[in-house]
This record gives sequence, C-alpha cells and structure tokens, in this order.
Amino acid sequence: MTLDDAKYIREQVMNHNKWFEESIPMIASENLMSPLAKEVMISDFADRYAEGLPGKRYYQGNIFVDKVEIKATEIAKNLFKADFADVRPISGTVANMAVLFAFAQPGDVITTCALAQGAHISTCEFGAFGQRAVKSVNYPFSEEDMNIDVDGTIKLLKEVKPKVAQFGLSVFLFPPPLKELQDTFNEIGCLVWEDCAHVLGLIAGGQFHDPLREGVNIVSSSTHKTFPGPNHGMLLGANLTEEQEKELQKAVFPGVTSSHHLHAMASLAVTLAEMEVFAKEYAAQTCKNARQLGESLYELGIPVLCPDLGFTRSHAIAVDVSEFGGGKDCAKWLEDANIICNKNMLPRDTSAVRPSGLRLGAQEMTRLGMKESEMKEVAGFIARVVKGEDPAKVKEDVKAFKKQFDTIKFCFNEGEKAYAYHKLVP
Ligand code: DSN
Repeated sequence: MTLDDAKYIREQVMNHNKWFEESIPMIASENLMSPLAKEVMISDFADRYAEGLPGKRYYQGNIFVDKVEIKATEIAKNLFKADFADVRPISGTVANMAVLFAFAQPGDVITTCALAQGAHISTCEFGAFGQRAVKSVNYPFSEEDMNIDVDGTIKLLKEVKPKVAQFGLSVFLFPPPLKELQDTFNEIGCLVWEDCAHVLGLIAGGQFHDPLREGVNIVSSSTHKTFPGPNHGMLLGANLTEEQEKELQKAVFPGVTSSHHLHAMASLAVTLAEMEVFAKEYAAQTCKNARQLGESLYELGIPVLCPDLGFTRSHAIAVDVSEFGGGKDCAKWLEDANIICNKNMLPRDTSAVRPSGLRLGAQEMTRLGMKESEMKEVAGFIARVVKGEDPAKVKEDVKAFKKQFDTIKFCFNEGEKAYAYHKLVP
C-alpha cells in the first residue's frame, strides 16, 4: 500500500461524503450518527479488546470500557423499560445469531414472516437460521393489510407449537398483532422474539408499538436504522428467567463474538443517552413525515401500498412502481438524481433482482430537520424522475434543496454539520 493508494481511498471516501451531502437519503435501514457518537467512535476504544462481561474480562485495560458498558446497559434498560440488555452484539444479524444459539437447537422449527413479505434475510434457510440448521415456517400474511393474518397465525402456532415464535420485518409498515396472539403464545408456552431493527428508534420514542409490554421476551436489533446510532447490535429482554438471560449472554460471548466492538458500544451508549432526551419528538416527526410522503406520492399518481390504512405507521412506505419501469430501473434513475433508495420486493413479486417496488424511509430526512412540507417537495422530485424526466435535471433541484439541510437534529450537538470530517491527509 503506497501513500498514493491511501490518498486514492481517502479521496473516494470524501467523494462519497460530498455526494451524500448533496443527496436525499431514503434508505429505510440507514441514519446519521450524532457528532458526539462519532467522536467516541474514533477514540482509543477502537484499538482495544474486551471479552466477557464488565468486571469479568479476559484482558486488562478495560477499566473505562467497563464503566461505559455498564452505563450503556443501564440506559438501554431504562429507555426500553427492559429487564435485560446486552449491548455487545456487533450487528443485528449477530444479535439474531445469539438468540438462535441460546434458544434453538439444530432441527428446531421457529415460526417467522416470509422473505417475500418483508422478513429479514437472517430468518431464511440461506441466512443465519440455516447456519444454525433451524427451519422456519412462515405465518400467513394479508397483502391488503401488509401484516400477519391473525386467525391463520393462531392456527399455525397451534399446529407447529414452536419453542420460539419470531417476528419482525425489513419492510415494517405496521406493528405485528402481538396482543391478539398473546393467548396463543401462553397456551403453547413459546418464547416470543421480535427483530425490531427497523423500528427501534420509533419504539424508543413511544411510536409504533411497545414489544416488551406486548408479550415479547426478546428484542434483537441493529442500532443504526430508525435508532440513529452506530453500526452495531443490541439485545433486550423481559420476563426471561435468570438462566435464560445467562444463556443469551453466553451466546453473545463466547458464542458469536470474541471481542465486541468497543468503540461502537461507546457510540451506542452516547446515542442511547441522546435518545432518552430526543427520541419522543424525533420518532413522532419521523412517523408524520413517512405518512406525508406516502400521501403526497399517492396524490401525484404514484401507487403507494395501504392507502386505506394511512400508508404506514412506521418510518417507511412501500411504493409500487411497476407501471413506471419497476423497482430496479426507478431506483437507478433516482440515484442519478441524487435520491438514494432501494428497490424492494412487494407481495407477489417473485424476483428480488427485478422487483416491482421501492422502499422509502423518512427517518434520516427527519434527522436532518425535514418536516411535512419538505416531504411534499421530496415526493415531487421522486414523481418527476419515475415519470420520466431527465434525472440530471432533477438532480440540480435536489442539490439546491439539500443545501438547506446539512446539519443534524435531535442530539446534544444539534445544529452541527452532519457531514463534517477530519482533514489529516499527510
Ligand atoms: N438489509 C437491511 C435492510 O435494508 O433492511 C437490514 O439488515
């Protein structure tokens, strides 16, 4: 590696920064970290190791790491009103693997949502479930409601009698009907697990639903989607036995991690502290923005799923662009106009590569201070592109629009530049 190589790489990263500074970010699984969360991310924590739990480490040098981890765990339990928290999983999928290692044996069956209906890839046989040799059986789904069909799910749960019933989606428009399923969970005596990665920041702010009060025993999550923290993971629990909590901790280490990522854990701790203060307002505005985006696109003649249900109760909407060339082409044209989103399968799609939909998230735009009136403008840009206007022309308007939104909100350093970086090139 030469200095020129290093400079080249740095230049590409800076190009990316600049591009995002001039773009509208709409990937539903992304967000912007706060300046304080970023600062601890590049601290000496990034260079260190810790294995095990605070006070019981296998390495010396963890005095301050332990203090941070104890604090992070305490705030996580307080923010989510959880009996248990583990802030060590290094991603959402690693958190999911820890749950599988703790509570499922090879050959077990776990009930889940289906991939085509928006489930996460880790629940598939070619994902983490398959790696643990766990079979998943899918709940029946109502395409009209974009949610699990309650009667069919009760029937399925009684037939399959899973040890664990799993919930959670990556196109997560409406909360799962957990309250309606609670009697069945009790009857069959299963653990209830929800992957809340997409909606964690909404739950922190009292929106969407409250899984640990609705019968969920284990929440697994990443911490960088609606929850605007680092690329990391987390586990929360309620009504678990002491033994089950220990099984989960053992599954995290030494099960699926060696050292966890201490810098990301510290960054998560900062974000948890910030969300204690800002989550309520941030989550409420995010949900309002998503609904407004759905409504504005719909009014402009772009089909958005579930108009009768208000399009969404989360940060995300699902848009059917089949009549405009499909999700693959529309997502590319939008990228050419500096609007960053992803193609997405909609129910009945059979190809993940050429799906008919787009998934659009409002959480990062909200983090940048956009409100309902800006959602109307954003919908206008999207409609122009998918209806065939030259993306290069729309891009100039997007760049001018985005200039007004380059600072970060809902954090202790509110108003600081969202895309700031250090200048250290030799
Ligand atoms: N693949 C991510 C998403 O975009 O939903 C989740 O890990």
